Amino acid sequence: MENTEIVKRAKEAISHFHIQGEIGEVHPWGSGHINDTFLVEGDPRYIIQRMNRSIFIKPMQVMENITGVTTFLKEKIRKAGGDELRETLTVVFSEEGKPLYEDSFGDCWRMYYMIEDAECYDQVETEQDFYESAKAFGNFGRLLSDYPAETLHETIFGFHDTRARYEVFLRAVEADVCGRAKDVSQEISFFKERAEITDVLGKMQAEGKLPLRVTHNDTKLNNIMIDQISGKGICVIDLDTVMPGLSVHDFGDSIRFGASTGAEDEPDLSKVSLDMHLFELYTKGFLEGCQGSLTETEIAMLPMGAKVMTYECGMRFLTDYLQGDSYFKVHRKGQNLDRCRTQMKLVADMEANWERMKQIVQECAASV
Ligand code: ADP
Ligand code: GN1
Ligand code: MG
Repeated sequence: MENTEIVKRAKEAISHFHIQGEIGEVHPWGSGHINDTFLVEGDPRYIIQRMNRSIFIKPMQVMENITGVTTFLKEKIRKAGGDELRETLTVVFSEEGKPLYEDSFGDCWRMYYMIEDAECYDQVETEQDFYESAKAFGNFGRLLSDYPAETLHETIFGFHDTRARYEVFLRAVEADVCGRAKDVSQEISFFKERAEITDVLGKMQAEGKLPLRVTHNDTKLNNIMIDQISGKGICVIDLDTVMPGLSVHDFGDSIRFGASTGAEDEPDLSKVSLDMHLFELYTKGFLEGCQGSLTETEIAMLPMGAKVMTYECGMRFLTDYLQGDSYFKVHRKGQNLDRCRTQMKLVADMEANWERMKQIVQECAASV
């Protein structure tokens, strides 16, 4: 859809929300792969998003999760003397008192207060930012440790069920609807050769060795706002996938995205590797943020969380490439394939540095 058309529709949607002040310009914002995000100029400024209806089949359930979690977090932030308007998302309600507005096209829109004076990064620019993001994600999980998990809807069924995602991948290879499989046989083999990894964490969870917690499930660096003045990870955003999950997944997703020397979609693989120093920094920050809330087994499995999440994400990018790029937003031809290849490069680096990764985790755990 043309930008002007969707901005027009965003403006129409805004008129159905309870907002303060006059609305200024509305423009596309951020680099998320899932929703259509717009910044709404004014005083205060807002974020409006058209939710991705093909991914979030029950948008009201997503919003119930988000209002539940943010209300819970606000209470904790208030008690700790923090700023509840900056340290978690604030949902704006529609004139009908709902956390979203459904337009005449069947699209669902939601609004948040803009988190001001904070930045969001697609790649690590300073080590300190990455370390602070780690502390904030660790702390996020810890704050939600007593959230009533049974009240959360499973917004995307089997979101980090790596085994199930592997089955979907195999079916995509088999169906080969775009005729692309023949050109990516090396990539397909890469994931098939490592298929045993898809069971590891799910099995441990089923055996009770890894506890189910309330987790974010999408902990990449551009899902956290870094305060411009204090440099702290001030607000964890993109709460669409807050669900019961594994702490090692939250750790791992941050590593695959942030501890890489290249962008997620970097076509030149010579620029992409696992930065062991960033890995160490993130591990230290994450464990500090968790403040002793992880079990010994969870800590021991952090490197596995990183490897599984990187493998899973690479496989999801390849699946989407095979299926015609219908899940992740793409802005150029071959972008999902480039994304898949960076993840493969990182998995290979993790394999090469496996013992060192485990050692770093143990050293960090001993020192926090
Ligand atoms: P997606 O699911 O598509 O990734 P996000 O909720 O992560 O959508 O939003 C996309 C981007 O929009 C974020 O990476 C961030 O840059 C920006 N953003 C989202 N919500 C806010 C907010 N409340 N304040 C400031 N920026 C925001
Ligand atoms: C998507 O929404 P966004 O862009 O923060 C995806 C994540 C992937 C990530 C890869 C709901 O995250 O699972 O890890 O892209 N989110 C969803 O960059 O599928
Ligand atoms: Mg996002």
